[in-house]
Amino acid sequence: MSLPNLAPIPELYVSYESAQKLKEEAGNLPSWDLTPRQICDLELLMNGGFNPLKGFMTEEDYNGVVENMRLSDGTLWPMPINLDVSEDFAAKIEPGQDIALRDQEGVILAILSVTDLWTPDKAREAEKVFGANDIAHPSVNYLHNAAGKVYLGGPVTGIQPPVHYDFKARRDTPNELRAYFRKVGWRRVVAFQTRNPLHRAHQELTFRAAKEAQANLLIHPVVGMTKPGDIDHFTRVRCYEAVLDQYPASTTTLSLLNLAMRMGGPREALWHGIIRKNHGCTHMIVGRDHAGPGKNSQGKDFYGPYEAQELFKKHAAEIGIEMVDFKQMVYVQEKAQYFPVDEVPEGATVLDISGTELRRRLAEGLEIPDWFSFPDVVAELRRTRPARSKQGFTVFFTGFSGSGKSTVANALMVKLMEMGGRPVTLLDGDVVRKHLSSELGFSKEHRDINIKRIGYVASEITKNGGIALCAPIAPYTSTRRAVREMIEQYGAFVEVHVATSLEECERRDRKGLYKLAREGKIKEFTGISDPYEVPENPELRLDTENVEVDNCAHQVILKLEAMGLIAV
Ligand code: PPS
Repeated sequence: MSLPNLAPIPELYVSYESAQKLKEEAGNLPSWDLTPRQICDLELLMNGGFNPLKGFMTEEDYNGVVENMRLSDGTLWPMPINLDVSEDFAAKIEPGQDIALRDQEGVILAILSVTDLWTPDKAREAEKVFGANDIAHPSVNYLHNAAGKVYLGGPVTGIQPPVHYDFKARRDTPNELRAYFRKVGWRRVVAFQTRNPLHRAHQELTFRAAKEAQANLLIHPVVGMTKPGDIDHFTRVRCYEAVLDQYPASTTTLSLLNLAMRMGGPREALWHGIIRKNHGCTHMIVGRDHAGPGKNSQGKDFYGPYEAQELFKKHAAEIGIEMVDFKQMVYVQEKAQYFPVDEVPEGATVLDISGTELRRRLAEGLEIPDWFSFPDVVAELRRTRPARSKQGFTVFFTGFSGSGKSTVANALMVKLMEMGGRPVTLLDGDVVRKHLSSELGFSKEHRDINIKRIGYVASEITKNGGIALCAPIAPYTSTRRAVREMIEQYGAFVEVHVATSLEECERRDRKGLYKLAREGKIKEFTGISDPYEVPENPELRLDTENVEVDNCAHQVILKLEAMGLIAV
């Protein structure tokens, strides 16, 4: 029997010989070093995952997609795929020019023949595509704070795929998956998109979905970029491999998708459908709040819980993929079995553990019951997320010069060393400026660089299980937030505002700097001739004017205990 849906789809790669030639000639072209997100997009453009796109969108396609989810020829496409670049780079480029697209090591992956170059209205893009111009949405934050100001569009000539060193055997292009389905004779395939580890409820629901659709199952997790704060893909893939044994042999397969998610809810669900169709699937499971970004800055959900399913249903026929409703599965204690939530026998005891509760149990080293997950999955999660009292963390003191940051940080360091268990590093303002930032002054730009360097070092220490104590002035809220984000990927960030008043700091004037600042002999001096933005919600605020140093350090210790960061 023929399998029409499994014929190969077009890729953008040229032949090996042409690729060799293009590589030689590319030396004369301007080069763009791709960001991690652009590498993900480029890979799926080149291997047909984003079929029918043939390159980065032109301005006309982009406008159509932003406004009504359609390319200029009318094809449904819900997500802008652009090459965003800096203004400096864009100033050197003109339409009609070829540019070499390189990975972060400088290896050439493709040529972009630029047809369009424009400055997008990002606020409009945020409103239309993500539903709100609110930086609480990770992609809106990315759009405004990480993406370049100018977009380039035009067709792409593929030279070679990005190199992956991890889980090579588990990564498949659309055509590789199509060939596999042809080979094993899978005519109906239901895809399960995920960015989380699978527990028993997921295993049950995917198994049921496959049965309902009379289809085989493709577990198709995203390993490119997911929501900030998610469990890293290395851990997740080990977890997926552990769960694979739980499915009946030869009904289910696992393949990794190098997609950069946008957490765009309904539009993202459609996009996922198109991508799965390109990978040879006939069905896709769409859940409650599919690809949801979490809460907006008013504390409300960005999208309604069933908006993604509704939009998907509306366009499923046009995409050519059927939607399988995700049924929330819950554990019924009396039956020792999972049931769809709407089929629970009356009066039965329903057990469930939310994502937040799971994180709490992992953080506190508490029991995770066998009915909830598989022992191998729990063991993997515990390896990556040891209890908080065994993880690294950062204490970040901020306050005026002379407020007592270093003194309290030193006292805290000694107390933590007395307790033992984890190495402690003090990144004091003065010391950092001597060893890491000796070339920097005190302009906003230089202060930001200085604080981000401290943040980077502290994040590495935190990642590797140590304790970093930082004590710079760090006068700007946005920079402190950026450091918090860097650290919180790996462990806790404890902001301590050393709230000594400017008057008191000036009265103490230990280094004689306030006097010089008042005389105008030191410029841009924090509090005198430069701003200090008071932290609004620090984990702890210390009053050093009426309290002794030892007691201040003790207050920090109590806070660390309360946060579960040190064992009582
Ligand atoms: S910042 O803003 O966080 O980068 O500052 P930081 O690296 O903590 O450096 C502050 C120390 O440098 C001395 N100093 C100044 N501080 C503020 N403003 C100006 N213009 C300035 N010039 C020199 C000062 O001694 C600070 O030390 P601390 O330990 O905070 O008293």
